[in-house]
Amino acid sequence: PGRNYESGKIHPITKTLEEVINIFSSMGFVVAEGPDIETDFNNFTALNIPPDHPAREMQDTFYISDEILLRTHTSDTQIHFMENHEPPVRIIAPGRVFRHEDVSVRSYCLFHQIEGLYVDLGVTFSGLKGTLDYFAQELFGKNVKTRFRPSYFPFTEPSAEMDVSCIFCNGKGCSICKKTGWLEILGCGMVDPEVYKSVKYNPDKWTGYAFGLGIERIAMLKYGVQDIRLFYSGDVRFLRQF
Ligand code: 2NL
Repeated sequence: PGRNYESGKIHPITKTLEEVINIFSSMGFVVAEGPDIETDFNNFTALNIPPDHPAREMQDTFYISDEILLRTHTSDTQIHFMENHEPPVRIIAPGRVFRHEDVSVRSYCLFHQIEGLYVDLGVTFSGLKGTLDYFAQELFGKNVKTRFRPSYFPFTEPSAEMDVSCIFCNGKGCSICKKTGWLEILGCGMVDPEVYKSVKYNPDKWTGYAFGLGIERIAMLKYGVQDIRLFYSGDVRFLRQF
């Protein structure tokens, strides 16, 4: 008999990324990608994050020079896209992002994000809710419920966070949802007019929504992974389980 060869497996982060991309693609979103290394303008200023904003402090961002940094979200790719295309725009931007934070079970210096952006005439918050509600049901199953809570981001106004009914206890309350019955999965909102001005869109004409979600967080929920660092450990005992 010949020798056995072990076959590789798709990494759980790649699997989750592909699953999320497929759901939004089926709704007409087109994938846009860009580099991990970015200018301060595209990562911050164009997104209405002024020079004195706390998110710019050295502890949050890996700077390469005064003007060049490792992107902290994939919004920069959406800025590039809007600079080069007139509306209507309907894109998702998946990719790696970097944060200069203490490493723990819940946060790592590198993670993956998908952001979405839809700009057109007459885009509404109810359109955003419907889109994200459909997304949650495709990802977690038809029985899952969603709720939106008011929040704040510099680049959206109004802003919200979306929770799904806890997929472990069906909303009854358990240790994973800390007895609330809800799990936070993404942030979203209507694009702030200041962002349109940065990319030379007319803020009186165009309307749009945007959203962003962390892939590691979704993968941890879907696969019951308790420590984010396992995704980056390269430990085959972990990877063989997928
Ligand atoms: C989160 C929240 C969010 C966005 C990302 C965005 C991008 C552009 C304009 C306006 Cl170009 N907004 N992105 C909007 C709201 C929330 O992410 O918690 N992500 C992990």
